Amino acid sequence: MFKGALFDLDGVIADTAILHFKAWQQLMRTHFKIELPLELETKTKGVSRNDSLQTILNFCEIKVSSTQFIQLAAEKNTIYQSFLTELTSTNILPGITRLINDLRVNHIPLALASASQNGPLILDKLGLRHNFAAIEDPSQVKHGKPAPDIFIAAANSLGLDPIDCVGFEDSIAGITAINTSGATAIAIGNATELKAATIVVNNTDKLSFNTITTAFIEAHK
Ligand code: G16
Ligand code: MG
Repeated sequence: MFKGALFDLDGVIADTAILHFKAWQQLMRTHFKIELPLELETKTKGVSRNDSLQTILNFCEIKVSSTQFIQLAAEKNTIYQSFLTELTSTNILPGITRLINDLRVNHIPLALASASQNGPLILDKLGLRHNFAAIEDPSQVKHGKPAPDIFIAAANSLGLDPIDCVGFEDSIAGITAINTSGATAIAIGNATELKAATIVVNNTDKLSFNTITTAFIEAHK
C-alpha cells in the first residue's frame, strides 16, 4: 500500500493550466504581435516560468536581453495573477475533493509538488491548503521538472521515500519527473501523450482510491 500522495497543481487540482497559456498568449501578442499556437501549451505545461519563456522565445526565434527576459517573465506573472483574482473552490477539478477526503480517511498524507510559485496562493483561494502536510517551494529545488527533484523533496517532507508514494500529473515533464523519482505516476489527460505513466485517466473524476491502489500494486509487481 502506498504511504503518501504527491500532487501537481495546475491541471490536476485546479483548472488553471489553460490560464498559464492564456497569459503567455497575451504577453506575446502585446509585445511581439505573435499568436502562439496551442502546441506550445503541451511544451510549457509543468515547466517553470523561466523555462517556459525560453521555450516560447526559441519557438518564435526571438532573442531578448537578460533584463527584458526578467521583465517579460514578471509581466506574464502579473497577467496570470490577474486571472487568479476570480478563483474560488468552484475551480477545483471534478473528483478532487472526494479524492482528498478518501486519502484522509485512509491516513495518506498529501504534499504539493507544483512547479508554480503561485501554489500556496491558489491553494488558499481554493480553500484546500489545510489538507497538505507539505508544500514544496519550487524555487528551492535545484532542477525543475522534468528533473525529479520536486517529487523527491515532496516525499521526503512527508518523511517518506518516493518509492512509497503515488504522484499525480497532467504534463509530460511531470510524468518524467515522477517516474525518475521512483514514485508511481498517475496521469490525467491524453493517453498517448502521457503513456509513460503507470495509468492514465482522461478526467480527474476517474481518480478513485481503488484505481490508485491498483496502479501502485501494478507498478510494484
Ligand atoms: C505550473 C504550470 C506551468 C507554469 C509553472 C510555473 O506547473 O503547469 O505552465 O509555467 O507552474 O508557474 P508560475 O509562473 O506560477 O510559477 P504545475 O507543476 O503546477 O503544473
Ligand atoms: Mg500541471
